[in-house]
Amino acid sequence: MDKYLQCGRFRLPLTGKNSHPLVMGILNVTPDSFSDGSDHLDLHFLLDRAEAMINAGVDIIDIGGESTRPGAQPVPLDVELQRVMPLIYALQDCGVPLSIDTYKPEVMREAQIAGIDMINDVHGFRIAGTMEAIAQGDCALCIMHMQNTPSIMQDLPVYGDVLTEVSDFFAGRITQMLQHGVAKNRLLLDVGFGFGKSLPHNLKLLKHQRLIAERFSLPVVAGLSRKSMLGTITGKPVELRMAASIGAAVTAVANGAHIVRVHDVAETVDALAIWAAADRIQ
Ligand code: 8Y4
Repeated sequence: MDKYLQCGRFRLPLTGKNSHPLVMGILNVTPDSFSDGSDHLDLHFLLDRAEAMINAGVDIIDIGGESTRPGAQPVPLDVELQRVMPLIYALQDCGVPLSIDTYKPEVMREAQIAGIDMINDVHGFRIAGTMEAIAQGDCALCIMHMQNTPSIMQDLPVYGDVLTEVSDFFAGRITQMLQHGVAKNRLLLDVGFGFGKSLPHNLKLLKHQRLIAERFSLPVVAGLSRKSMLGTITGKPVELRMAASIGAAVTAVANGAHIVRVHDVAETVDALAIWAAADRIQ
């Protein structure tokens, strides 16, 4: 694995003395996440959330304008752009790398013009036009695995061997990326917890993520925060899943993840500091 991830204007240490598990904070720009619950974008509210994440030690801020929960409605291109672009411009010089959570090539292009440092695509750059949109440039590219599409992905997920199938999916995506001239040190892999996976599939991937990192010599991202698999294990609703989410983040890092995507940045940063301190000692 390369020592650094090329992440737009930043080079993030992945291994060695100066590295630590990286925390990617989720900043959703969707109506249910606005302060007043209306669909009026409250830029000040969102900037306050970003500032709190930065003060808590966030490593990357992931900005998303479309909910990707199972069964969620797709958002038209113009609405997504109106939601995310003001925030990207407002946070441009905040000192922390910015990620855009999108699968639309037009959003990828606009975000790169605005200086985005990472593109986080739950469709793994399989939508027509995305490869061409990202081939030039130097932003990091997070390739996530999803079986089927959000509307039907949780209906009845079936795999032969989930680790083999997810891993072979990455092999195909990486090959295509490299053929398009993408530098390997821009790539990140994410097994996509909850995206067309049952609880046993998710747990198998959580436990054995390191095999994927090692097969491709690439950093792995893990997104488990507040997800329904945590509710299945604990019996708790989404608003009571913080402790489970922190446990999941530490478990992911202990099993080979380099970056965790989370809602609760301050708590996760502290939890991972303990793991990292013990990991560094002889
Ligand atoms: C409560 C809140 C319950 C959120 C579920 C959710 C991932 C991702 C998502 C992931 C990467 C989500 C955009 C689903 N999950 N990107 N995005 N990895 N790279 N659900 O696992 O957060 S959206």
